Amino acid sequence: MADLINLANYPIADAASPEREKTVARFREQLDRQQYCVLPNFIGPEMCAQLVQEVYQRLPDAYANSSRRNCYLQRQSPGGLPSDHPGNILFDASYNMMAYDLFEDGSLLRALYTWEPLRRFVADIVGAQTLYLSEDTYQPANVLCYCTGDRSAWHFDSTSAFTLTLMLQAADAGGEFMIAPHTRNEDTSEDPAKLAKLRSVLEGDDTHVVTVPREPGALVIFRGCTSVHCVSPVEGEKERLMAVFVYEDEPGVIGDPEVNRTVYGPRTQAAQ
Ligand SMILES: O=C(O)CCC(=O)C(=O)O
Ligand SMILES: [Fe+2]
Repeated sequence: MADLINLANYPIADAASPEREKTVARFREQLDRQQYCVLPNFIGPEMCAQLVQEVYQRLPDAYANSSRRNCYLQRQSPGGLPSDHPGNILFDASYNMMAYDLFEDGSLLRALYTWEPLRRFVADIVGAQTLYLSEDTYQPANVLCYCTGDRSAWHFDSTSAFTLTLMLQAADAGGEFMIAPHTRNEDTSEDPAKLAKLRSVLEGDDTHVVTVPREPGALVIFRGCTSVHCVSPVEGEKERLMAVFVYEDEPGVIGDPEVNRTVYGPRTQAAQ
């Protein structure tokens, strides 16, 4: 693993090194200030190419996930909301979802996800005491494959205090990751100023929206629960490939089967 990560820029393997501490401090500050941080060239082109190859081998088994949902990931507006509430606005989203079980032990994706120095590095950046691997069959590390026309509509992530994505391949055009920081409270309680900001974003006003620049190999950590974000429609032939890693605050966490069914498809139910 150490040969494949860009350890010159990201000296993360040695927990005691002052360079590592400086690197952590730099991205921690970025994350606090912007609600996202970008680590360009986190993995080198060689590792990126190997991961892309793994993904294409398994792509026929991906689940074509397409849904209409609001920014809280609800399939319909919950009812009883004021008419101008953001929860009433539904968007279409579609992409191919590759679950963790499509990648066997010994795959590079699993090796990277389970590599302890990465987990420790991320914990230090996000300010977590310790991070644990997800024990779910499907959730730990996924690859989202966006073909032409695919996109992820504006949404908040539901469970984790942070989200970690690693770009493996960019689309020819489109597929931009956009985020509007501080558009929901941490405890998800309603805040009039944030609701107004959120509504303006959902209605197409880009005043509060940042397009995050990223190339293949870039790692991005963001506060997806409190900052609404989306991926614009992909254009062109080339698929946008994005790995998403899930780390937990406690050991032994497995996902909700109902959530897994909607995210990874009916085969997860058959497997129970
Ligand atoms: O594909 C991306 O860049 C973002 C994916 C995303 O929003 C998520 O995994 O929560
Ligand atoms: Fe998200």
